[in-house]
Amino acid sequence: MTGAGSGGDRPARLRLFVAVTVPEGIRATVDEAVAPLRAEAPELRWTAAEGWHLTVWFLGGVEPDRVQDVEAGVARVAATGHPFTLRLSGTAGTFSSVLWAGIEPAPMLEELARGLATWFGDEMERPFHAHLTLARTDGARRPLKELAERYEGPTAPWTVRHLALMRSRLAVGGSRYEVCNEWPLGLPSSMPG
Ligand code: 3AM
Repeated sequence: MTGAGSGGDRPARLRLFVAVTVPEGIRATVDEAVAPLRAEAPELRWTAAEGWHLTVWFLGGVEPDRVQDVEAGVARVAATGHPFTLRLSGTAGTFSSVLWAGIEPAPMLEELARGLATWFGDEMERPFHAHLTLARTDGARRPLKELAERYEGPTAPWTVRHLALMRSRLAVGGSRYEVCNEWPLGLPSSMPG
């Protein structure tokens, strides 16, 4: 009885999602802005700066033999887009158990989310709300809103050129994220020089 998880002999599903990654320079400045909040609320589960991303579409557990199809779908949707400018809003907000950094409105990102929803055959359950997850709480929580109000982050823009397929792995201290593959936005043949 050595099967990992509940799947017996079946290969483990991969927890996948589609995202836009955040360049290192932006992550470094967000990290600086977050540092005092982290020091103040060490009981929260703070996300690691190296994995920061904006989730565009969550796929959930994917069978390994379905990954190629998923990749083909993400590539198709990426090809319908084009590079665009993204900018963090410099402010933070909260969902019930999540503290996040916001972004300025980004129609292209919303279009990509709609494209992925259509491709993967799901209605979008609720309006897409792009955000960069900074911390999560399990309950007995210090008001996240207070922390959000004190966050003053960077607003420098960057150009998003790719859509990434990312994998989430559970690990001690919080999920670790890695980029499995990424595809350029827009058809390479139609890209300017
Ligand atoms: O890093 P963030 O928080 O943007 O919140 C989960 C995480 O995004 C999100 O997928 C990313 C990788 O786990 N996620 C997890 N379960 C989800 C679900 N059922 C989900 N997003 C939407 N629906």
